[in-house]
Amino acid sequence: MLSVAAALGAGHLVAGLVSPASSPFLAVGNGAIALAPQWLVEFAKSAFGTADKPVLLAGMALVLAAAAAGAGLASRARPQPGVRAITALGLLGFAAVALSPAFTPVDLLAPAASAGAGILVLRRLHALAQPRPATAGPGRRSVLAGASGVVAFGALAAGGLGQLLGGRLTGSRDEVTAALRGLPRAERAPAVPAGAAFPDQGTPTFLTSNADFYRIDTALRIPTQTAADWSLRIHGMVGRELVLTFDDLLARPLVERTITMICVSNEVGGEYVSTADFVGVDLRAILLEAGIAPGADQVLSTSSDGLWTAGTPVDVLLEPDRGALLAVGMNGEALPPEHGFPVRMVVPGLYGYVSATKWVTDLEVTTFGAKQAYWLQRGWGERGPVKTQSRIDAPRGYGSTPAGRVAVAGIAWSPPRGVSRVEVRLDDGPWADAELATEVGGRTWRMWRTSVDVVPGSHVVAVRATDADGTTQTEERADVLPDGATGYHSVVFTAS
Ligand SMILES: Nc1nc2c(c(=O)[nH]1)N[C@H]1C(S)=C(S)[C@@H](COP(=O)(O)O)O[C@H]1N2
Ligand SMILES: [Mo]
Repeated sequence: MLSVAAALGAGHLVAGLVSPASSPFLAVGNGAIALAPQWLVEFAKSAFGTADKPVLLAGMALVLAAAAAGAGLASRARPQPGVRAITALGLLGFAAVALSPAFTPVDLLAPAASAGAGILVLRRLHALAQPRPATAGPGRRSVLAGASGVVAFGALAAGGLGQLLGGRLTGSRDEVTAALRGLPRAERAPAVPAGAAFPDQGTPTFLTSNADFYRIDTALRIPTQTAADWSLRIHGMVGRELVLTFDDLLARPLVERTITMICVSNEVGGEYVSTADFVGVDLRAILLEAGIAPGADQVLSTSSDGLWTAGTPVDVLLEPDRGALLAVGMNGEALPPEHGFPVRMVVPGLYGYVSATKWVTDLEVTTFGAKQAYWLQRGWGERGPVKTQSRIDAPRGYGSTPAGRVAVAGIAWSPPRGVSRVEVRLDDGPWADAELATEVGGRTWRMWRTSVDVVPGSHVVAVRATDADGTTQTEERADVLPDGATGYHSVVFTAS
């Protein structure tokens, strides 16, 4: 077990030094995610939510520990079974690193260090553990215990140092934040008006802080790339291929847009919805500059690690009022690493899985027929327009309040059209209009509030929203798979 720990630590350290994505442990984890059958992926998401990645890594660590313990027991007499086990694990690491999409030959150093350290430590510890003729020096057990302690500490230290080194490249975030503060805006997001949210009544604040913004992605390791190293290639069915550096982006007109993002995995009443002021460049203008060839209907965007893709409909991206962005900033700062630093896509009115590629470095103009994006290959829908939805934030489900007047409040969204009406129903009563918050824009959520009169006992309130075109959200219940949940959110509470 110590030898395997040493192997993992050494691999993580060398990866941190030369190429963070090449850590064998993480590469195997990414391989497992890529190969996992759909039922397992859906099970992990519903059972563990956003903790699914730590759970995967912990599970891998347990499996490794069990395999290492087994190999250790088989190696009591001779080290060969253990050496063979470490070699097999090493080969797995090599394969996972070599097959990862952003592979470069230097990535092989980390699995090589891993295998070398593992075998060396196993042989050394095994030799120390052999019975020796009694001599004057310290006993075999205390020598072995000391060496084991050194190995355990070294493995932990190497792993921790690798983790630190692997994250060091995000250092230029502060420079980007400073640059963004100094640059003029070609389009400003209007200040959020007073009365756009009712946090006193239980709704979220209108803008979600970066720390509270929901996070969803498949990345075991957040790609680290400085803004200086970043570039975006726009190619495929275009009149003229473009390569843009970060400075090229900042030289363009910067636009600010307040946008609500929603995850397709958001259950009715769920938390995977947040709003931010994004700043970036207009994606439509860039696509028009590249010139989209007739017949192209998809822009396939890829993250810098090559592990994730989204397919966005060309017709949506080219809508003049859609407001699709290549975002570089969020709520007055550079993008946080976990939200896509240095550059991500944001498209109002489309679920994130078809539009919001973080750490984006490649846009290929193509067709849905030719290329299938990440979640499409896993059974999710092709186009991903956001469905009109509403959520009750107060009263809390299964809470209790005094009988009489009870405040009811929440959020509703229907991007890019916006929400024109929200109605609330108590028990089996009639639908009644709620008061809408001051409108900020169709691209964002809209808060609402009202109150109901209740007698002591158990009650249920339900909500439904109507979009700006007059279409009310459907009552029909649908699961998040394949293209977003539908149905009315309702909350049960007790009055006493
Ligand atoms: N590179 C990358 N980008 C990604 C994803 C991902 O897994 N990898 N997930 C997408 C999904 S499903 C959603 S809902 C949004 C979430 O963005 P956020 O984490 O900034 O809220 O990012 C999208 N962009
Ligand atoms: Mo998502």
